[in-house]
Amino acid sequence: MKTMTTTFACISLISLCSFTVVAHAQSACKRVDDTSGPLPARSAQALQNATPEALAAFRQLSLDPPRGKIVDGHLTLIDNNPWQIAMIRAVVPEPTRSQFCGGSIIANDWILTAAHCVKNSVVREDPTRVEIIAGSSQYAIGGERLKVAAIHTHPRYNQATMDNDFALLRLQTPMTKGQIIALADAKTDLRDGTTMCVSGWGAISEGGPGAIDLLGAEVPIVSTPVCNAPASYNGDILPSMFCAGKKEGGVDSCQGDSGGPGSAVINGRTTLVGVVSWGEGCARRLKYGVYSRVSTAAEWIATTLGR
Ligand code: 4AZ
Repeated sequence: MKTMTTTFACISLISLCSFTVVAHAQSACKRVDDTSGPLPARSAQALQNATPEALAAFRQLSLDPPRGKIVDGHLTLIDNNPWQIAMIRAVVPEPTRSQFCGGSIIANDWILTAAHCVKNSVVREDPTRVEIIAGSSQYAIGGERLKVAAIHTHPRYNQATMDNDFALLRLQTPMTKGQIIALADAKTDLRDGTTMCVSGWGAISEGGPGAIDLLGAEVPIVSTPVCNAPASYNGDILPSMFCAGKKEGGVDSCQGDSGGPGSAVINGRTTLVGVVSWGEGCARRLKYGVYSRVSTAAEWIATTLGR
């Protein structure tokens, strides 16, 4: 039945067809087909509302469908990751949206992202230079576009070592879409081998194009001693970080996913444990994805939010 409706959607929406097939073929944190409701209808509506730029991107993707996604993830939906937001350049006006990082909703007017997403030539830690999109599976269309009132970069962020790669964005107005994710705290026991779900609109291969639809991937958390081995990061993994991925590579977050969520089910609760931070390339053998360890920032976050 599902395949039938998918096939109908393919007639007019070639690119979505290729995505849907991929989603069927993969196991995942929460795949697009885990979500109830008529996907073809939603997709058709999204395309009706799409900007010319978004439609051109869809067409391009249909000519060159992604094989690896996020890298080697699967199509997901904002409904499955409602805390995910996209960071876009404020200087580029609607209908164009220029996405460069992800983030997570941790309160109705606060986003947790990576420090390197705000301390760069695009944002320069200036809240007027960044806006966020909440509540859309396709950052380029739909959802709500919100302005940022203040940026708080972690006071011990170190650009050279990527230590404490965290930043908080306070929004000018609360979000009306999206959902808050629970934060890991100092007591959170993050065991090696735990499956983490990472999502974003970042590159679908190292140096490759970004994704139009939100993609997610499952990556196992790797111990710091393993990740600090000479063939991996040779001691560069600090206590404010952890690694996730497979020894053989192949699945990973990548450029543009930065700042976005790494979530895991801890004691039955979906919890934000990591922030996409860095890595040597994407999905390379032994070069795991590196994430900021949210539990180490819990106090700073609580203090900054004033609660
Ligand atoms: C980046 O350049 C980046 N493989 C983000 C994540 C990873 C690598 C690079 C992890 O923003």
